[in-house]
Amino acid sequence: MLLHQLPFLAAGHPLFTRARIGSFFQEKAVLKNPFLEDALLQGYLRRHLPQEVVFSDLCAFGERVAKEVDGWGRECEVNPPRLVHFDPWGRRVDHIVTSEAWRRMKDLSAQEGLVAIGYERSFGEWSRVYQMSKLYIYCPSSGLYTCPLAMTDGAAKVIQSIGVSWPVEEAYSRLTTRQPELFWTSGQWMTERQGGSDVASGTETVAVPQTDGSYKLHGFKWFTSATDADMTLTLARVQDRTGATTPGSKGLSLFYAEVSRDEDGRLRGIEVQRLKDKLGTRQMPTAELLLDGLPLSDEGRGVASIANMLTITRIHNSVSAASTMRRVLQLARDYATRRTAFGKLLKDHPLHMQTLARMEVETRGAFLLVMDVCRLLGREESGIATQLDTHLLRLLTPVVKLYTGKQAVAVVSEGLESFGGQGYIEDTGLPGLLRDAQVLSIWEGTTNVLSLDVLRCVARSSGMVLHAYFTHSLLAGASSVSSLAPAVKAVDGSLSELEQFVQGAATRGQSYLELAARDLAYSLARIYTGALLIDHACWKGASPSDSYAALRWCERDLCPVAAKQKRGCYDSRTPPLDAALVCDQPTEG
Ligand code: UCC
Repeated sequence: MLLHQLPFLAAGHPLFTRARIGSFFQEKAVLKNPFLEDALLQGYLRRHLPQEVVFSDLCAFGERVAKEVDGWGRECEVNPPRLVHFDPWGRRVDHIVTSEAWRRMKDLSAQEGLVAIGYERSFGEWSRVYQMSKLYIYCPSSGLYTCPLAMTDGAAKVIQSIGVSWPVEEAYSRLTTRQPELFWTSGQWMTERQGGSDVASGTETVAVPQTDGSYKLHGFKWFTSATDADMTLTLARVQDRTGATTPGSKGLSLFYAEVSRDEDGRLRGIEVQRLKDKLGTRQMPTAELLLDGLPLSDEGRGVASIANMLTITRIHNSVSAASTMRRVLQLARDYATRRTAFGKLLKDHPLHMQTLARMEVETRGAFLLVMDVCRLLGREESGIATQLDTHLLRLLTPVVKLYTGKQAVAVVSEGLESFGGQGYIEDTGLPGLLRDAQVLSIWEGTTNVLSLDVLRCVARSSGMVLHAYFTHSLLAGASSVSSLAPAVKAVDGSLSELEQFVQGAATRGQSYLELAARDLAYSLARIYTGALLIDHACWKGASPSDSYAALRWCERDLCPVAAKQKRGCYDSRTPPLDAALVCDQPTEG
């Protein structure tokens, strides 16, 4: 063949030209102001906190998140922290090098009052709702800075509950300040090598009393998030004069430690072993630490004392879950107006919109459940909580954390799919959302550990937390709204089923209850969320979409624990069958 006969030359193209890439580019999804884009958040606040100053603050912050902060979050992801063990002259420095964007997040957090709002209480019982609304707008753009903020908030809460006095007075004011130059973040260093769930038997760190009344801590913390914190709360066992410690939960005390460096830049009393290589949350330094010589802030009742921190971080976790669901939906919704397939935009494909609508129902449910727990927290902190509120807060904290953590993984995964192949492409930023969502059901108590926490609070309150749950009526305004009748009927029926289950289960042994714990927690979450959606749909400012979401939510099995009980899932013959199924081996021959 002669050169001029080659097809591309015949078409007038020069030899060895680069491949043509054509003129079509898929449009990317655009992040718009997450506050202005969120009908439910705005409706909820119009209903409960109709304050101009709150709306304008959230609107301005939403604008900043979309235009500026989201880019920093991305920078945190692509420029993750690294650990420099030694200086050029061989001295151990254990320097955790973070990105400029990560440092900017710290200043922003102080300026915007992301912790402070919860402690200033300018809006009384609604202050937590305001604070968490802000975090909800921020979280997916924060480069996971919401993790140190959760622990910072938790530490402030612990200090407040044990008393803001020496040696934590200054720490408290720094954790809750709006001044960036003073602002501190806190760690929550609990997990050791024996595991993160069974803290009571897994904690080996010992605290050795010093003559000046302080303690030196010796131990190895295996999973310390946001290791670049300025201070931390941690657990250890106090040694007596013979060097002995008390095993179990009763031997654990809570310690406060400042993280500081000497004039040569060396960490005082702490060695950073290595940074963790994690599935997600890579923006945030998580390390293995060898502790040494940290002073005591409190002695005794370590787990009970740090429980306040767990409550706060579990609520933050739930805010993050609802927020990540909302974010992926906002992006998917935008993308559906840009992407054409099979001759029309995605938004004009009913099946596509059905999928997004199902995600929307999950997200709305999660949002209302989370905000209701924030409302209860706000009431407790303002000193106006009734006994019922306090019981509900204790019961719903593990419930909201475990349920929304699971929802987030499912919704975000579905969200990625709605972008087709682009949802799987790293530099779209979308895969990071899924990786980061996966941690939400793991840290701060896995689904099963939190299900057992539900049983724990039922037992410790002699059933009063459940009594509060059944007494708290959210359906009062719904009886006259005929369009919601199917939803009301479903919630009412499921509540009765749940009550029957609870009465029956009270006569059963612990092993029966433990087997039912996860399904019980799911039932508590689904029924309560259904009631919240109905309640919100009855509000005078509600939209038709609010009613539709309530109806759709209530179509599901709201009380799986009753259905599974009927099928014998918790009977004593079931565990060996479960175990045999899990351990099933190939048969020979
Ligand atoms: O640190 C970690 C990573 C940090 C990342 C932070 C991210 C935040 C989210 C950000 C969003 C972006 S992970 C480490 C997390 N570890 C856990 O969550 C621990 C999971 N395990 C549990 O929760 C267990 O249930 C334990 C450790 C609490 C169980 O301990 P015990 O000692 O066996 O529990 P007991 O004996 O039942 O309870 C001891 C005391 C009791 O108080 P008293 O003695 O007054 O009756 C309990 O009532 O503690 C009280 N208590 C609680 N109080 C136990 N749990 C709670 C609770 N949840 N709320 C209130």
